[in-house]
Amino acid sequence: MARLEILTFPNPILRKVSTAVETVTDEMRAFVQDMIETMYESRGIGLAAPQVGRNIRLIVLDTRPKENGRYQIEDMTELERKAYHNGPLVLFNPEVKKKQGKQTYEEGCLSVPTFYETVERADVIELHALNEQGEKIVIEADGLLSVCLQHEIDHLDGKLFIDRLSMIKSTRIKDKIRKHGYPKPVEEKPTEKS
Ligand code: QAP
Ligand code: CO
Repeated sequence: MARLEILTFPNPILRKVSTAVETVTDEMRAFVQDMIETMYESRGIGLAAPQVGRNIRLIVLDTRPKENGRYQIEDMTELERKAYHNGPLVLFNPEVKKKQGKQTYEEGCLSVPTFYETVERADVIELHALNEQGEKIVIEADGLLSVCLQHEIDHLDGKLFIDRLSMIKSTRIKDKIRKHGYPKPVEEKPTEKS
């Protein structure tokens, strides 16, 4: 297992259209484990392969609400409960087949750290994909799971959530990052006080 480096905007790798996975090999499953470890250690709820430098159509996610180290199954919608089995979701070649309604959510992204903005997306979606065993699966999703799936699939098409804001907000954020970069992560060290 290894923690992978997460690429950030404006890295050009994040802008490529990723390639479908033909067969789910053992090498691919080892890479999936590294992605899951990287997602959890970065406190993320979703991660797409291009964010760690591989332009293949693979996403991992775990949007299950957690409190005091326990999953809050009661706080999930019925569709969210149906989508998860034991661990995180691992999806190869995910394709949205149906979209219904609209919802908004304040999104962030490990590739655009410290920026959060409200994005409008479909409310309920139906998605087809291959699971970690290479089997065809269908997922119906609403709520946060639906938002996260759409966000991660966007990465596979070279798209970021900051592309889905008004032109004025989008340009302001991108220009700011290009000019100043990202704020330094705050170190959690006790400070001297007298
Ligand atoms: C995408 O994003 C998402 O800026 C997954 O400093 C986000 O896991 C889908 C993160 C919201 C739906 C709603 C971001 C962690 C994690 C940061 C993430 C940060 C630390 C983002
Ligand atoms: Co993202």
